[in-house]
Amino acid sequence: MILIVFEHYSKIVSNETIRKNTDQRMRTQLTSAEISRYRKDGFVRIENFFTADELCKWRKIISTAVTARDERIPGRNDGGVLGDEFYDNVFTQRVNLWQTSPAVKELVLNKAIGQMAATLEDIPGMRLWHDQALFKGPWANPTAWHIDNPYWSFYSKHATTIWIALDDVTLQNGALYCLPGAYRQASYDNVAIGKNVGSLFNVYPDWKDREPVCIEMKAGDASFHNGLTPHAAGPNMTPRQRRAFAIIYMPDGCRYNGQRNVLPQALFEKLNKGDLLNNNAFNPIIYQR
Ligand SMILES: O=C(O)CCC(=O)C(=O)O
Ligand SMILES: [Fe+2]
Repeated sequence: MILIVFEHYSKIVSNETIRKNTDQRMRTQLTSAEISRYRKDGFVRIENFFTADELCKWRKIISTAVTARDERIPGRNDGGVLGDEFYDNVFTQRVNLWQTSPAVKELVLNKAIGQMAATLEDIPGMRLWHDQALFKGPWANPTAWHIDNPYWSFYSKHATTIWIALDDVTLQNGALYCLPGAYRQASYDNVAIGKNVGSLFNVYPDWKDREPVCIEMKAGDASFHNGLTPHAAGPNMTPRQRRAFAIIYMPDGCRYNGQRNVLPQALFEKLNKGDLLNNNAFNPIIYQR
């Protein structure tokens, strides 16, 4: 018993350098260094998240699911976005692939990843808000600085996104940038992801002189960023795709704030401001302590 407890403990708190992931399974155990870095900065890189085999498998499954989907959001004709010359060349965004691909669903509903999200945010339960493929094509525009949570249908300081790199992500092809620690000062004021890469800094002038961190990644690495962390991505200055897949977790117990975001028509019509977002078909519980 003591041995088992010790082994479990050492897995969680070990600070040793992470070796190449040669396990059979994705690396869902967080080190204490990763947890404290996330809580300090509002983001953290998780190296070697997928094994080499998993990377091959998920890259294929997610790319197939993207190709099979014409709509940005299933069942929602969100005119104005598809057809926008600039935004459509920021990335190919396909939301809620779990709803149209049973294979992707297995990854999105993965309890151990939900537990990572809950552990990083130190909260008991996480529901799915939505997933999305974010494929920056060759010569894609940069992703302007923004904050995620203000776009969503709830407000919470404890929502988080895992962003999984399906290709090597570099300075050349559109790596993410984050402002360390700024999530603690963020409000729900925001900007749209538009042509001016830095317009967020007109809303938050105190951040104008802050130095961002660029998160380069190997394919199969991942990062988490808090829903209030200001972040951006560079342009893709290569003739190849930069493929990423993100899963957004909403703390259990969040309430509807009146913004539609990715809500399907039927649910949107039923909800009143202040209602719990607890529809298990649309926002399933991923992890509960
Ligand atoms: O992939 C990108 O370019 C941006 C990602 C992003 O904004 C997000 O995952 O919240
Ligand atoms: Fe974002």
